[in-house]
Amino acid sequence: MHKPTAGWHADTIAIHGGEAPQDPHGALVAPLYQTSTFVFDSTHQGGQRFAGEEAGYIYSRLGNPTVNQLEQRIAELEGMQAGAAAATGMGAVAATMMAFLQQGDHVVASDAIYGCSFALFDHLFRRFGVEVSFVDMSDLEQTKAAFRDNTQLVFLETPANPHLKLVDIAAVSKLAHHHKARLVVDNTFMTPLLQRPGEFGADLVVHSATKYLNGHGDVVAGLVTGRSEDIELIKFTTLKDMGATMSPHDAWLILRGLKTLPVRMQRHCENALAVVAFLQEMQPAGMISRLYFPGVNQDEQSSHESDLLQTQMKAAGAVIAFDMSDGFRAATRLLDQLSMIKLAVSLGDAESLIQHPASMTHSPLTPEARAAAGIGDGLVRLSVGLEHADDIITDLRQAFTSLKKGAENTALNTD
Ligand code: 4LM
Repeated sequence: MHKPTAGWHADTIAIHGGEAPQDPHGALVAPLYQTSTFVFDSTHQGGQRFAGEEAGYIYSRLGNPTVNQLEQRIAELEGMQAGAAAATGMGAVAATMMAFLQQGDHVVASDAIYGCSFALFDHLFRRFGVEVSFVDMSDLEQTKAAFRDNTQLVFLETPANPHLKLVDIAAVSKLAHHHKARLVVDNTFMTPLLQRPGEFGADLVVHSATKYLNGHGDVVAGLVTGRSEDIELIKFTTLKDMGATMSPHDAWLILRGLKTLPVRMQRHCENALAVVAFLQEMQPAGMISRLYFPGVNQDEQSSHESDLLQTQMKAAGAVIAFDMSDGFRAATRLLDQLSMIKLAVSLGDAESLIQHPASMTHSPLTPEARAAAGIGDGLVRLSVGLEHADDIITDLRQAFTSLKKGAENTALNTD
């Protein structure tokens, strides 16, 4: 049993959410229950627990106190009834989707999503007779037209991985509910501190806890929150029987990471704004053809995006993307010039991470699917870390400068 947390601010829930009552030894930090199984007092008790007639733990794949504390904390942060923990973000996405699908069903998904979510939907689901329509969900007419009588689920990311396009969660949730479909939102890029999709009608909210929630680059993990009956279904069908459950040690590390989530997110967001300002300066120099960051997109959608930034988000987050004017070669050369910023996939860590979506995170998409989703070969994605903003900018500046010098030398040599 955990204490009620009604009325607490998110900063407090991040530290105390799901907390057990007094530890028998007075430990401040919840102990790590690193155990595979739990001992019964009697065969009668074991039978009662398996039959669901007595509360209590059985086996860590079916439930574990450390994991349960994390599930409770993330549910409270998202403002949802319950949570379930998975071995990875993909474990959470797969377990959530597959709990509600069967052969012959249809899914509507946004076209810009993490590459392995795309692969799961486009390749694996197809093998099991589930069809997925990928649409630009910022276009509500296109989204509306994609629904069919057998649409069971709608899946979206906002801001989208990798180019941060925003989707109106409330509008898509209305469409989904009109068709009696559930809306699943992947909230990895925002965390519940910057966006709570449940408040805008999402039925299920998934996370790669590998990213900001853990925040220290030492865990791969996933979480999902939603209504109690939906979470029970996910836990006791897909998660339990497919075995994609979270290890207690990973849950313990994420519980620790979550305590600093509010202060980390504040610093991530401040740093990102400083880096965006620097990149905006670069644009006149002609090296970047387009910058992607909520609130600074420069097309006809930008005013709608600004509205969404005001209504459904508390801040723009800390992932930035940009198109290099000279495409693939310029993008890869820039990445190879960086020194403090690490060339690695993933995001949301203390370390700033930079990567090339077309050849890395979004390589599972066909070139046609990438083109349809607006993911070009010159696109670069930067997860702004917690280092001093000046040091991040200095590293970027030296990389752009040496790229420019290289281009000038090439031009001179060919004159
Ligand atoms: C990446 N992303 O983008 P696990 N949902 C979103 C994600 O960005 C990811 C996952 C789910 C990256 C990983 C290499 C929006 C992952 C999947 O990696 O299974 O924890 O999360 O760089």
